[in-house]
Amino acid sequence: MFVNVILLSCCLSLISAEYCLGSEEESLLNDIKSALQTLETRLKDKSLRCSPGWKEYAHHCYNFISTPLTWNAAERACRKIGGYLVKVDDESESNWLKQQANVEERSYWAGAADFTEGDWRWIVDFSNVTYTDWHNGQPNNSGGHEDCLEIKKTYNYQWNDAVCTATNGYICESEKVNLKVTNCN
Ligand SMILES: [Ca+2]
Ligand SMILES: [Ca+2]
Repeated sequence: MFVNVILLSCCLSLISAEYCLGSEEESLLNDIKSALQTLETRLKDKSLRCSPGWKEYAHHCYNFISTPLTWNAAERACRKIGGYLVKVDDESESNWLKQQANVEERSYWAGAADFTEGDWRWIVDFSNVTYTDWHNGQPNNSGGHEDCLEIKKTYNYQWNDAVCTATNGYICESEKVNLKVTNCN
């Protein structure tokens, strides 16, 4: 009994005694911490991605759909699949879209319109259309009612204002979505 008490108090004093990390242990601990951080970042990156069937470019996702629709129907169709009719922000995005459009060799609707004549707006946020890639002589509002933005094949995928009730393929754009990360091993 006496021995037990001695052993117990000895162990307790060992447990409560201060213990300093050796430099090796400290470095091991730091390695583990940094590995955990790397893993966390990787998992975050992995969880944000484009849904299957969507192409990724500069942190956004794009779906090129060939089924011909009117501009209004295309706009609705994009929202139905979690996106919006494409908003072209700058030249690099525009160039990438042209390359992709060229694969299918067809014209596509994009998400801008001038429902107030001459006041071109992106439908997704009603912002002004600042970057433009109009083909020579466009927008010409031909016939007085061309109000929807077409990326036109015969204009080498430069922009045309077209009649909204015409039918074209269309490009939907979306943010990356948060996909559940599962262990696939
Ligand atoms: Ca117009
Ligand atoms: Ca036109």
